[in-house]
Amino acid sequence: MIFKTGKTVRIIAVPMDLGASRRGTDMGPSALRIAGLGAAIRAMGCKLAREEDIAVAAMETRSVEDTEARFKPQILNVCTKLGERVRDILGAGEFPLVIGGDHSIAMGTVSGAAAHYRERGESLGLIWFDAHGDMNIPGVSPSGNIHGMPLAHLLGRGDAELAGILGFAPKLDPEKVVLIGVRDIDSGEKEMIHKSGIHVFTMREIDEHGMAKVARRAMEIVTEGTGGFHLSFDVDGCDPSVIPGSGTLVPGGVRFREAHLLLEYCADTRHMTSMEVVELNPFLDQGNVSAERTVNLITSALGKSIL
Ligand SMILES: [Mn+2]
Repeated sequence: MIFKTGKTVRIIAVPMDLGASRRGTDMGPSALRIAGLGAAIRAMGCKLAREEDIAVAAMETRSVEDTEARFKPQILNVCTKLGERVRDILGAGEFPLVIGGDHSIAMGTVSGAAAHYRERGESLGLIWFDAHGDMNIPGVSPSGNIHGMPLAHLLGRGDAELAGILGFAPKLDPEKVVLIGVRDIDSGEKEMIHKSGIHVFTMREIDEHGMAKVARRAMEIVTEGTGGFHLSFDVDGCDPSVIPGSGTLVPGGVRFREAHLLLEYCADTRHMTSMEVVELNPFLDQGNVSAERTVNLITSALGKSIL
C-alpha cells in the first residue's frame, strides 16, 4: 500500500541537541538514514524528493547566555529556518517529514505547518506523542532545557520570541491538540496542562480503553474542522523496551504494536499532512535497533499496511 494521499515525501534533517540534557540527538538523522529510511519509503511506492539538512551549531561552538532557556538564540534561528521550509514544502503540495533532533525543533515544524493553514484561513490539528508534557516555560522549567518547552510555546505561553516564531502566536487552538502517551509531568506543568484546554490521553487512558479507542477519539479531535494535522512523534512515548535509544526514558510506555496502530490510524484519516520524529539518541541505543524500529513506525504513518 502506498501513501494514500499520493504526495511526494520530503525529508528534512535537523541535527539538533542544543535543547536536550543528554548529548547525541544531533546524530538521530544519521541513525535513521543508516537504518534505511529513504529506501523504506521508496519501497512503499512513495515518491521521495531530494532530502534536505538544516544546519545546527555544535554546542561546543556556543556558550549558554540564558540558563532559564539554554541556547535560545541558536534554537530560535534553527526553528525559524525550519518553519519557513515546512510552510513552503506544504505550499508546494509535498509532505514534510522532519527528522530530529531534540523536541525543541517542533517549534519550527509546527509553526511552519500552522502558518501554511493560517494563510488559507484554516487551522491545524496536532497529535503530540510523548512520555512528557513538554509544557514547561523558562523560569518554571527545572532544567532550562528547551526540549521540555515546545508545546507550551506553540500554545502561546512562555518566552515571547519562542512563541512568536514566523510572526504570530498562538500557533494552535488547544481544542485541536491531543497529547498521547504521557506518564512523566513536572509539578509546574500539571497546572499548565489543566488550564490549557488541550486533550490528554495518559498511559492510564491507554491501559483502560486500549490504543484503538484512544486513537479513534484522537483522530476525531484533530480532523474535525481542521485543514489537516501534524504528528509530532517523540520516540520516548514508546516503552524503553521498544526504543532504548533515547535520553529521557520513562518505564511503562506505549508498546510497539500500540504505536503502530496509532500511526496506522493517522494514515487512514488521509488528513495527516506533516510529521516529525524526535529524541532518537543513537549513543544510548543497542546497536541501531531504535532507529530501525522508528523507520518501521514511520512507514506505518505513511500508509504501509500489513496486507
Ligand atoms: Mn518531547
